Amino acid sequence: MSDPLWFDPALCLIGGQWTPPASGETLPLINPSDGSTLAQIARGGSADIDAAVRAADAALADDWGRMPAFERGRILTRLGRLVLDRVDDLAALEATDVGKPLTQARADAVALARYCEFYGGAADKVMGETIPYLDGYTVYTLREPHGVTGHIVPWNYPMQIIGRSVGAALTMGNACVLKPAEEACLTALAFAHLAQEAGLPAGALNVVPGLGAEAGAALTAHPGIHHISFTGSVATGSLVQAAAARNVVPVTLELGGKSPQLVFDDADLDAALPFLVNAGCQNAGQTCSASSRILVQRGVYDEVRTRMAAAYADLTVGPAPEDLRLGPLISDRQKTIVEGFLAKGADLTIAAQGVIVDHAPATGAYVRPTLFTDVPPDHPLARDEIFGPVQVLIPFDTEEEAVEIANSTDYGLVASIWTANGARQMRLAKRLRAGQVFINNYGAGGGVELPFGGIGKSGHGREKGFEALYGFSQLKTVAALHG
Ligand code: TXE
Repeated sequence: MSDPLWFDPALCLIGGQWTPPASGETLPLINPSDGSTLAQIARGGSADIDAAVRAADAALADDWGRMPAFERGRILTRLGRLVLDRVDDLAALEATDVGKPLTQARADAVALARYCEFYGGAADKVMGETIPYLDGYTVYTLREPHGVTGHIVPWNYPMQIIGRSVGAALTMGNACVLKPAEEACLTALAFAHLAQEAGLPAGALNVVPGLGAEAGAALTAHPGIHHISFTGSVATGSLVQAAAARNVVPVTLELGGKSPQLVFDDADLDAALPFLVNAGCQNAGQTCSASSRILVQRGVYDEVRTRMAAAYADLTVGPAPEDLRLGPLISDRQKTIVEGFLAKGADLTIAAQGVIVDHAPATGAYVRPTLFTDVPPDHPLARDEIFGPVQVLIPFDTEEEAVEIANSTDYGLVASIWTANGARQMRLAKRLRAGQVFINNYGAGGGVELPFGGIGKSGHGREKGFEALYGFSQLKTVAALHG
């Protein structure tokens, strides 16, 4: 493995140049495994965002804007190769920065490479159509980039979210301004270095780290931005949408969820069990598509509770490099949020908790994974996004009741159905309010190819797959009257 920080983390990438922020100020990046300061990152602000937007605009007027689709695809494919070559370095960076167990961080780096490969291969395969029209006309459509796209990325899966958002936007020929999260931005910077190495022209990707209220707000309010893609909280997403509305700019919002898994009496429990637990505990529960509600039919409720409790008792939590089942949360702030939810559960029954290893530093942001049982569907722990390793078990009697409970939150990102009954699988796939429904699995291994996004407070717009390419482009209709 090479030097984990093979670049200067205190710089912004603007117009192909790595430059200090205009303020000259930095922000400390905290290692959540032990509370130490990992690095200083740039405290970018409105002047840097303005320079980045101008640089992106200039790239569109220059080589990048004229580049044939297949050449953009080649650059992305090369970038995917470079990501794979540095997979261990990227995993080490992400593990330290986010507090992810190394295995998870490595999977994220591989997923980033997959996004680059998938979109690299797709670049010259997104086509318009010809439309039969009146006599004497030829009508066709063109898929064109929006122009300058803004990307606001959170701290939980930086590499995967950059892959699905920046990867798709570049593929369609947009020029990007990326604002990574202030809590974790090392792999965003590393990715930008690799993009330069892959031959991405100056200005096609600009990166301005900084605080949400400063660099983030400046990006969303900038009149030179033509599309905004945001992943984060509902509260901030709503601010982003309001800022975009002032400039009449389209937004894609991915805002998390309260995703249920529905386990019926006829489910294959051996197959379901690992998914039931892992979907709640992966990345210490800090996953937009985390499954935090497990709805179980009464006939198997006791068995599911007993088996999940046993799995919880085996969960170990500790420093990211030790690669245990869970690392710390991202920050003390997130730990306080999760502990607040655990306190709200004081009136509930805990079925089981995992264990924080004895030697985990007291200065790390660790919480015990916790499984609550017999939780009323209207309890805050059954309705609100916790974003920590906390799951609730909710019993149900009938299919109708299960659907009603599953659809009863403000969110609608992902749902899964565990049943051997094919008719029920088809019925519920239609009735569940979610952007993705899984049948006898959860998450389908990440699914770079699978359109992803929410309903209700989970947001709108779709990322991943070909669908993202349509989102990061606009359709122009050309009607030629030639007689
Ligand atoms: O989110 P924010 P936070 C949820 C999760 C978590 C909660 C708070 O429930 O507990 O949000 O996390 C940038 N204008 N999710 O505070 O504020 C910010 O710099 C423009 C779910 O970290 O939404 C960061 O880059 N941008 C989620 C990004 O927004 C602003 C992932 C996310 O930060 C901004 C993360 C502003 N005014 C948290 N303020 C998911 N869907 O996966 C902040 N930002």
